Amino acid sequence: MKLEIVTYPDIRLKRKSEKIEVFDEKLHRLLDAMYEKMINTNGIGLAAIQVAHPIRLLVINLPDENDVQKKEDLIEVINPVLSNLEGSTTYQEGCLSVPSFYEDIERSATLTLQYQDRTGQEHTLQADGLFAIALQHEMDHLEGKLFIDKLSYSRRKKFEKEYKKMLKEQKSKK
Ligand code: Y12
Ligand code: CO
Repeated sequence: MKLEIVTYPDIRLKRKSEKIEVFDEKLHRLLDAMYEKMINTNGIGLAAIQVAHPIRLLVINLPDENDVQKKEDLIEVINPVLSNLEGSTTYQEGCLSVPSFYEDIERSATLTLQYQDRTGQEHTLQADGLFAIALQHEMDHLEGKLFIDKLSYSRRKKFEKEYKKMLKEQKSKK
C-alpha cells in the first residue's frame, strides 16, 4: 500500500476522524504501511488522517535510551480515549504534516489511555514523558487539530509567513 503524507495547509487535515468498527486484514495492511511510512520519514508518531485516512487510529514508536526505534516498542492505538490528564510539561514538537517547523508546546504531563489494538481487544495504560506528549499530539490530529493551532496569535502569524516562504522556495526548486 503506497501512502503519501498530507501536509499543511491541506484541508483534509481538518477533518474529524471516524471510529473504527471493523478489525480486518485491510486495517492491518494500513497499520503496516503507516509504520513503514513513519520510519522511512524519520517520524515517531503518525495518525491515519496524515496519510488521508480519516479514521481513529495512530501509531507511535518512541526511540529508546540509545535513540533506537525498536519495532517491539511500536504501539498501535485504535479508538483512543484519554482521561485523567494532569500536570504540565513543555516539549519542542514537530509533525510530519508540518515539515521543517518545531515549536515549544505545553501539554499535560500524565494521562490514562484506553484504546483497542489491531484485533479489537481493549487496553488501559498510564502514560507520562514523551509518550504522553506524543499521544496528545496524535489525538489532536484525530480531532482535525495541529500543534500549530496552539501557538499564540503573533507566533502563528510568524509561522504562516515562514512556512509560505518555504513552500515558495520549494516550488521554485522543482
Ligand atoms: C513529541 C512531539 C511530537 C510528536 C509527534 C510526532 N512527530 C513526528 O514524528 C515528527 C517527525 C518529523 C520528521 C522530520 O524528518 C523528515 O521529515 C525527514 C521532520 O523534518 C522535516 O520536516 C525537515 C520534522 C518532523 C511526538 C512526540
Ligand atoms: Co503531527
